[in-house]
Amino acid sequence: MSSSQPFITSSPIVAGPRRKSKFTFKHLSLLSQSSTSCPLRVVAHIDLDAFYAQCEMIRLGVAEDQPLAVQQWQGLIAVNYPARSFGLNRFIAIPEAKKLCPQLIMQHVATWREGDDKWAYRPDSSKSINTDKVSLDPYRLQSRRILAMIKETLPPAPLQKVEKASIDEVFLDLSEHVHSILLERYPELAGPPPYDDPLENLPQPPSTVLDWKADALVDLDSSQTEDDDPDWDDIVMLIGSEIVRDVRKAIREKLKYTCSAGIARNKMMAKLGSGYKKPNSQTVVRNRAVQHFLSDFKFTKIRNLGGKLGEQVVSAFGTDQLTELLTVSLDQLKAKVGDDTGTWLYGVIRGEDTSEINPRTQIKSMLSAKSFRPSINSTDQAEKWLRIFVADIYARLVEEGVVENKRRPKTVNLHHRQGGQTRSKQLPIPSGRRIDEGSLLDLAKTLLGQVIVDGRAWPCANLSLSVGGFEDGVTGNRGIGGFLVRGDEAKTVNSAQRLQNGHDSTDEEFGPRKRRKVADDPNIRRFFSKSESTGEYEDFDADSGFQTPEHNDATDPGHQQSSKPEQDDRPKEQELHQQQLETYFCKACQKSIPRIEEAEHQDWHFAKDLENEDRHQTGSDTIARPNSHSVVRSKRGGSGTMRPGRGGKPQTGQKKLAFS
Ligand code: TTP
Ligand code: CA
Ligand code: CA
Repeated sequence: MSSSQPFITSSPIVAGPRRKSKFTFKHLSLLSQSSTSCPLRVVAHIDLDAFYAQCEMIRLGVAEDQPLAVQQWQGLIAVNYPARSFGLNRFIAIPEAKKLCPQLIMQHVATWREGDDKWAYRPDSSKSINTDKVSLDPYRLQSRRILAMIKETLPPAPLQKVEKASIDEVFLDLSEHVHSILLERYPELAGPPPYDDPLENLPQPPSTVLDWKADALVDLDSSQTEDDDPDWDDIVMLIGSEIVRDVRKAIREKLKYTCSAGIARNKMMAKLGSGYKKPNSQTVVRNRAVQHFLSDFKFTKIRNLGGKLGEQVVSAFGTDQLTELLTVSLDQLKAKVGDDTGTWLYGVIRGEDTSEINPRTQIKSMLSAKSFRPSINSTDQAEKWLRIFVADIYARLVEEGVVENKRRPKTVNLHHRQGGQTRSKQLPIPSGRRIDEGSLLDLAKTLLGQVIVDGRAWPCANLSLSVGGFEDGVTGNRGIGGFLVRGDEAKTVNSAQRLQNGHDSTDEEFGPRKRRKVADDPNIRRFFSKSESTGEYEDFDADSGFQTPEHNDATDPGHQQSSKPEQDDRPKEQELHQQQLETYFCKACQKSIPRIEEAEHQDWHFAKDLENEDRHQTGSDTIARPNSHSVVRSKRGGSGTMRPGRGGKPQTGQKKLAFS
């Protein structure tokens, strides 16, 4: 806790003035400003339980206790809780899953098929890996409905601060909202501080027993007792927890989904809290319980410490136990990992995190991709996939309001992987003309032509198409953000010219082996900061900000091989099973992953790294950044970037869906 105020105590023996809170009027005022350094801050993280599986259960009207898993080609990507009680998880091969749980329903994800103008659920999809591409649109649609419900349940901005963190999770900064409730309930806090001195301590909260209802409360350590009087930081958590309970109730009652939540003083602790007790529970990590809660974790489980940095710290101090690292002094940490990272690490293992909730929920780019095993070898084959990518992206553009010119992307990009090399080509989307499927396909084919002209196009192992640099259409209302966009437009003209002059971001850096290092690699940093001016890559999987589900058709880990060997050399079921049993250990996740998913899994890390990279560049999220500790305000930030009223109405092209 960063409270610099002394805890004014009155000894139980010596009678004295009434005890006061350890928090001050200043802290209360910081709470009303959602200050990230406020020791009374309240943040929540909400994560849907077995998300894709719930989407399918609700769509199909399956009973809640029926085991169900979502299948993608020959693997499972989501497993509901009834199925988990049979020992099933995402890493289990299908024959094994059937053996463990014969009554398991396996629903394959929807797919795009060439020539179709929309995705569909198809009975033969698991066998159609050669012709189909996965569509995660049904889950995006549900994600939007849930996000809309959350926003509807909360009071409007500025009290409402919601950050979509992935396809199935959000962060809420509840500070301002809690502050308003606090003043209603405890009018004694509303007045000016005594002597008008903001550093005066607040009065002690009334000593009523706090009713935590059914929430899981993280235990205290043995040196603490629950008899310690509650202070305002406990009260604000309780209020936060009530708000979250209402939000979860609305999602459950109106949309049927269960989710789990964590309520704590920052994003990192809230996220750890939401995973503490699943499904359908919420966990409060009170400030007084933070250190005890963290002591159960290996520090390599903490965001950003899963990969190389974590390994470095483990080898420097000979332990992966968080508690042991607590005994290391700040100076020692700095000496081993550098000043900035050392300072960051010192705070993180003490549960400190001042990253902001970034209310941006708008899409910044869209990507459609496919990995090929075996590789493809001709323009014909590649163009077939380009048609599918374009149909996929165009359908999403329509939802995004591109037809009405509400928003439009500025660039289209083709990424082409051959062996360990990925090459990217980019073209500006001509402004002033409506974007349609035909023009997008022409651009995509031109880009493919550029790759082919360069040579080394075949065999190709992965193709992906993305559009990026979204901006508001000229017809819309423009707030201050509009001026920023105009500034960017000027830059875009320049970069567009550069691009037309044959800018080619061929990049060895994209090779699979180096992918995980993306955030550290200065070359990649340069590449991305270069493209930042065009708005490209602002968000690799912008729609969800998540693990780029659509990044691959198969890119998500867990996403079994769209890359399953195909065509004539397709292995028999047993061989495939055998392959799936061969695993490699992913150090970043600390998990064994089936060997045949390695490429997809690495792609997922790659995309995730890009996403983090983007956050760093937009300067809105400091937790993800070991070398920065200052509180960074989002450059874009602000509720002005939020799209009002979205998500409630059925989405174009989705009407056939039988969601409740
Ligand atoms: P998660 O929130 O990680 O998992 P989950 O919602 O299935 O289960 P939990 O109750 O433990 O939160 O991911 C959300 C969805 O994203 C998941 O339902 C399927 C998809 N996903 C993948 O496709 N591949 C992956 O590797 C992961 C982790 C998730
Ligand atoms: Ca989840
Ligand atoms: Ca999640």
